[in-house]
Amino acid sequence: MLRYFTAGESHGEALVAFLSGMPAGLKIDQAFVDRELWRRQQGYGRGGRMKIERDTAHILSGVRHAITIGSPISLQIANRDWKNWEESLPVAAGDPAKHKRVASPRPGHADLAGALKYNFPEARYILERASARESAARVAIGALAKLFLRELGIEVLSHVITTGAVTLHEEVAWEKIRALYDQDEVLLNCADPDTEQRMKEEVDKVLRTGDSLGGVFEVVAHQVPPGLGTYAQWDERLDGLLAAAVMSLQAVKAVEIGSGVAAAFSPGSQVHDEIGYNGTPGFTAFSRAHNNAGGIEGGISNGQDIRVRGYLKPISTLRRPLQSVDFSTREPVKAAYERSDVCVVPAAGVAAEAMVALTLARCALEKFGGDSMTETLRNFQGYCQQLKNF
Ligand code: EPS
Repeated sequence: MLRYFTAGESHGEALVAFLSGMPAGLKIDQAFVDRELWRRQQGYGRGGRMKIERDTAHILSGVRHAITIGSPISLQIANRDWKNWEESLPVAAGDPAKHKRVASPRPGHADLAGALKYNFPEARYILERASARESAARVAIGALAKLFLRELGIEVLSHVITTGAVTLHEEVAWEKIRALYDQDEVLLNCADPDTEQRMKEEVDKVLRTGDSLGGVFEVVAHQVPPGLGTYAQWDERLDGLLAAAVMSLQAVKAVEIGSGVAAAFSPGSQVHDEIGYNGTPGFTAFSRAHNNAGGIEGGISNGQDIRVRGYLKPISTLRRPLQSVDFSTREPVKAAYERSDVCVVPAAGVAAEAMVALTLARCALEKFGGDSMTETLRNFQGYCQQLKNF
């Protein structure tokens, strides 16, 4: 079974991730992993921190001679900013006078709920772990899941549909999403250049006013075979697993599969994807009129592209802060501000790709099994043949 954990504070020495259950013999392409980390750092509207960091995955175990060996994989991503925090956030007792308190909680962040829960008088340790910096660790192990999925012919990428008040109202074909991957400069990761320009203007507006923006990203998993996940038990349904995985990302407040939200307001005749049999090569010769189901029916992948949307609230750290209360005096004050991004929709999309990839890799391993890639691929190919003979 594929299992994973992350650890690390945003301004600590490093982020760490563990990934256990990957079959032996998977080729690890370090450049691919680091490119994924680079992609997460991009986007118009990122803050000062991204100018400091150059994220790279330092693999510590589970990989030898550039292949997985079946042992748990662990890796580390150094925080370059640590050198500025060594004295104020030490592991040892250090000098309490150097501690940087977060004096008033930010509405929308974990600051207040976390301080109450963990019984700290202010929010420094809360934001250190609740910060979206943690998503870098997920992207690193998600990249390993993507390398595994690539062996099965599956690719996972994302694009941005909405930034603030600007939305792209068309279904974007896989080829256009694939083309975005090759960009050397990422603006809003939107497949339509005119819409992307209007999105940039939205970000410029909040840069001027000291506000922040949310939006919507869509993750697309291409070439997923029918049969991942099952309706047999509630916690084995692929849509449920994907929703939990994407919802677990910082700032995501809603998740949608396919056109799930619009479907709730439409009659069945306009929603369900009619079935044909036209002999087009694919996993099977069955075809669909469209893909409103987002590639999942009955909690099982149906062979169409899987489409998962994440709805992101605006970043909760505002340069023009909202009203809050001082932790010590209980007097009304403005919420704390150090520095922040103003828009992270493209980066959240990359982090969501990692969560989708890890979820699909787990489901694929549950279905096909195998302790080595040779065994997994043999089982996978046998299943593909079974689908062809159906
Ligand atoms: C982030 C690093 C953080 C923030 C951001 C994401 O760095 P710092 O707090 O040092 O500026 O830029 O964190 C948040 C959005 C948040 O809410 O905490 C990163 O690496 O993505």
